[in-house]
Amino acid sequence: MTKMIIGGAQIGGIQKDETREEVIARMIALMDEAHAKGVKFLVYPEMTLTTFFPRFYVEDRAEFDHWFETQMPNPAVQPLFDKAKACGMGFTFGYCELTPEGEHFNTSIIVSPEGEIVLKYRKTHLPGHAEFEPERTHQHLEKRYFLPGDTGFGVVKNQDVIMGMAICNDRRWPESWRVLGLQGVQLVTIGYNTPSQNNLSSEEGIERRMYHHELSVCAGAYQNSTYAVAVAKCSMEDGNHMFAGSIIVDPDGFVVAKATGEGDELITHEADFAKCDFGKSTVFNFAAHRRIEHYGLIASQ
Ligand code: CDT
Repeated sequence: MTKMIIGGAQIGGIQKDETREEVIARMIALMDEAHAKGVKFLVYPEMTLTTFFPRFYVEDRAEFDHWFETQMPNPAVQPLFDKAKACGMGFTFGYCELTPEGEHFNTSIIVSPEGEIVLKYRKTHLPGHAEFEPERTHQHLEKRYFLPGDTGFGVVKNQDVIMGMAICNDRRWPESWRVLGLQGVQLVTIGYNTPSQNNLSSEEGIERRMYHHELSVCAGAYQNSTYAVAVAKCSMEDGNHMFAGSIIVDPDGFVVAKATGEGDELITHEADFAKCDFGKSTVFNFAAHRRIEHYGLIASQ
């Protein structure tokens, strides 16, 4: 079986005082809708369970530990796992992970239809800065609150499909895609929280940001002959706007489904994973055409 209906569950803004239980109820509503449409694998965004708190500065970072999960699944999230199992649906979502050793990661997991966590990924490319920067109108403090991931970009065969994850800023780096591509990936899942305004360039409007988002996902999918599902947490969160634009992209690099609004919204597509074979065996046959003797610089600096 190479065909499967896949979905992206875009989530509108989550406010600071929204509880995990309220968020999980929203996620389950989208899962119900997905199930009714025959979706067998569903992708939720980065940091699905909480507001995107790296926009806020606190001197003592421990004050923000309440945004992190120390166990997965935990009692608040368990109903999502139970619902997925009842639907026979695999899924992936992002959350903030606090390990027993006290390490903080921006994490995502793939869960099989049997309810098992079959792959964990910790975000590699952390954008932004670690200290408060007064010249910025908007802070982006991921480097303050997270360690760079230690997992690397792994893949897992889940539901007969080779799946791998990237998280938000990772989608802009060809290295993320190629490491997944070299493992034969057929579905790359990406959750994101992309602020519409957060840097020092006056030129950067939302259209330009949206273009760079799509460009990155379409290029990554095409150059590695893989499906990609990129899903936003978006719209207003505590007075800050994040763009929407969730998309499903085919192995030819074309957008085949796209969110139309900025709220909770399901997008779906019937993927034919046999379509990954063409690119992987022709123009992007890595074994036949790559010239690694000229690529050393990429991994040496
Ligand atoms: N969450 C995340 O990684 N967002 C970044 C914002 C970059 S601007 C500092 C992104 O690449 O979308």
